[in-house]
Amino acid sequence: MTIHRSRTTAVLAVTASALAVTALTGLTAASASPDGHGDRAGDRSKHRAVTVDIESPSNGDDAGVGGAGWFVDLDLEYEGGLAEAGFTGLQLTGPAGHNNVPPFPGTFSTGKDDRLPGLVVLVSTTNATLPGFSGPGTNLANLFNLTGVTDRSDDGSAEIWDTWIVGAPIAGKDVDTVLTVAVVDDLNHNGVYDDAPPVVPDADGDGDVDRHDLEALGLASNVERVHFRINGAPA
Ligand SMILES: [Ca+2]
Ligand SMILES: [Ca+2]
Ligand SMILES: [Ca+2]
Repeated sequence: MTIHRSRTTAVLAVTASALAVTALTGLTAASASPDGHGDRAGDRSKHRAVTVDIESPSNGDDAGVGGAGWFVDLDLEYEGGLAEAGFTGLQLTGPAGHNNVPPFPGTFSTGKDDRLPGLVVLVSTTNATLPGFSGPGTNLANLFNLTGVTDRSDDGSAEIWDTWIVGAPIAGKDVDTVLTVAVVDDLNHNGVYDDAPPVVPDADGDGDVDRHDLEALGLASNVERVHFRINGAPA
């Protein structure tokens, strides 16, 4: 009787392991994005108030000219609408004479965006030498040039498109890199997603700044990632 029971237990344990492996395999398969865009592994089971999509670059792209001229194009959907997004206005901005001027003024620098203050944009090869840049944890959200509201048809929600044409080789030339984007949770509980940090710390101390370090902050959105290459050749 005892032997029979332990055999049954062993069979059950093996079956459970097989199911666990199957479940893990299923998860791995589900993480591959069918459209070649971002990867939302691990986020599918959890409801999020904000949905982040990376429209450009796509996985496997070899983007840019001389390390610059590549785009980061984002589609952000905020269930709670523009107020909850912390959206403070339309934006058309850039360096030098483009910075914070009409008709759609917005500031331009590294760090938290003045127009979408919950957004975090990281590039894994971001330099630590240019003024304002402190390596892969640097939040690049306030370098975005063009911010507009693309859809308000769903009750109370808002869709925002946000675009950056990278003006200098701030993340290297001829390098493989990873773009990671998310919207930080309402950390100060004022009802607004306006709590993006200027720099994301390496919370788990493993030497990089990635999705795990973002998740340690607390997030309102999925984490979207794209693996691509920055082309260093001239046009
Ligand atoms: Ca800005
Ligand atoms: Ca807040
Ligand atoms: Ca880390």
